[in-house]
Amino acid sequence: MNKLEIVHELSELADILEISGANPHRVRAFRNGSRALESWQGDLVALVDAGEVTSIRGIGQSLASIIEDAVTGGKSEEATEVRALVPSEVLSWLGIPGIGPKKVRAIWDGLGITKLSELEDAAKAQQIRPLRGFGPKSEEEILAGIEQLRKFAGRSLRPAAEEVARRFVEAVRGAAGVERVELAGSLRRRRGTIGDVDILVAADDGTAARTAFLATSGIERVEAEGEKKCRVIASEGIGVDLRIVRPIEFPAALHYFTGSKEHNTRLRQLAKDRGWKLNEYGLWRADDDRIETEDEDAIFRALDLAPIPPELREDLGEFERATAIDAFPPLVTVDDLRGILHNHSTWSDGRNTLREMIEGARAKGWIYYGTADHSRTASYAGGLSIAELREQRQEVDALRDEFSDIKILHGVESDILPDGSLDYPDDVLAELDYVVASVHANFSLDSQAQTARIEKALRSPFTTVWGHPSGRLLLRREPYACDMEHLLRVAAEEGVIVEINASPHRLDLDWRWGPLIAELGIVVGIHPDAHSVAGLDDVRFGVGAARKAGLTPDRVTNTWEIEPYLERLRARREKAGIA
Ligand code: DGT
Ligand code: CA
Ligand code: CA
Ligand code: ZN
Repeated sequence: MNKLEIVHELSELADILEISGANPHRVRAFRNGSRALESWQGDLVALVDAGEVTSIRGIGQSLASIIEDAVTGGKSEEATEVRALVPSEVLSWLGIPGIGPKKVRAIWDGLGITKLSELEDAAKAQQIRPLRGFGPKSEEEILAGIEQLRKFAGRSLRPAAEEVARRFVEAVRGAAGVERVELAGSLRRRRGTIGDVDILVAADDGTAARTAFLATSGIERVEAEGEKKCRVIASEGIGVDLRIVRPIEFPAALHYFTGSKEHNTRLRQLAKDRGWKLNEYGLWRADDDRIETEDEDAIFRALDLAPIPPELREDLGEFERATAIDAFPPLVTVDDLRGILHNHSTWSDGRNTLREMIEGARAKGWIYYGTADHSRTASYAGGLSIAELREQRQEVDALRDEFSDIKILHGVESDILPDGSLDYPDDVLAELDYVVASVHANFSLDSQAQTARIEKALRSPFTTVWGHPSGRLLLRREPYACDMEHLLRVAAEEGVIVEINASPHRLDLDWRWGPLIAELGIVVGIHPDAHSVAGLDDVRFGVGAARKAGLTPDRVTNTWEIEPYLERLRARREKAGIA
């Protein structure tokens, strides 16, 4: 396991212990250990080799031995014992929104049930409301949560899918006879959630590729092992498809297996319209008259279309655009980014200090870094009082003196209060460089009320960025009800930067709003919402989402030089007559 997997493992073991009713000290040791490891920066393998894992603050002997086993690929006895305390289906209830370890324990303990279907029956039969801490509303929430869980079942977030993909691609890449290996499917199209991983290999003789694929570590079971087509389920529960084609077939196969299905159907029809044929093996004038295409782009060109970037292949307008020769200017890349806003530190619920975060941003070569800890109403996340905000300003000023090569912006992530106002008085907001306004509570207002609430926040001259606009959590929570189209128009009118939150759990705003964003001339900020130095890397997911939304570098504020950028932040306040 790598560091992040171990962080996740320790936190899951903490959940299991808590559900099992273990000693709270032990639960806390695991929970804190997970956090300590997450914020620790360094080479974990080297640390294990040196036998110095306990030198990480917050990691004792017992956790150290679990970490050592995880790093070296051994089986930890203690982890196995902990896992045996709670049936895995009971553990899966944690996937139901609003149900944490304490509630899982109360239901499991109180009703003695273990299956998801039994939980559903119990909620329907009103057997949960008598339990302490529950009521009729909890039963409703549990039923809605189970429905959601089932709907999301079978899909994964990008980090997990990418990790699996990386392992299999690596195994296949070195095999004899392999000329090319590419990821296809939804991973390549940069969808936010992934059904399964698709890997395409070009080889005249695919025997070794197939053998290497089936010998990859971490396979739970093999579902198909044909000569050209294999499918396995990885131990993470994620499916992996392998296709092996001849090199001459590769461009058409890559296009076909990249999809989407809807896109493929349209392109195939365009070929048909001129009496040609397009399938996963090639483009043909007639059955035995192959049109040579050296790559995917050549296929589009042969059909008189501009090459369509993989991210845009959803049959959502890309064919209509593709008739113009320069239809697709290059999309934004990670290398285009010059800085980021919206990050947290230990001042609120972050796990690294402001200094560590800034050093992390410098190491990426960024020229500005914006810190935006939680505001005072977000007490659950250690939100800052007015005094703390001012105290933080002292530290920001000191760090500004120290770091001359990176500009530090002092902002805040202000809760949008239920009535739509921001979380500090105007004179306090005026002291800040920028404000990210976000909804963190009261998700269940009706659409009209929610829209009015957010509109009010967007109209505040202090709001510079609209944070995670829809509030969704991928595979966990649907967006709240609101009139997003209207609110995007308000953002455009007001000159508010709309965030693409880069956390792989959010990717919010969704890429499907890309065309409207372009039409309204909205500028977008890609923000990692990082709570640790490692979280800064999440920008790549945000860039993926921005590419999928069709955004070019000029529409993304992170790519700008610092002056026009600061100018933009100042402009709103000046317009409102605030210095
Ligand atoms: P996923 O796995 O649900 O996240 O989404 P995809 O797009 O990766 O879907 P997947 O893995 O079922 O198939 C990969 C690609 O293969 C898909 O995007 C297009 C192509 N494909 C699969 N089945 C069909 C089909 O029946 N017709 C066409 N035209 N293409 C297909
Ligand atoms: Ca797939
Ligand atoms: Ca597939
Ligand atoms: Zn937030």
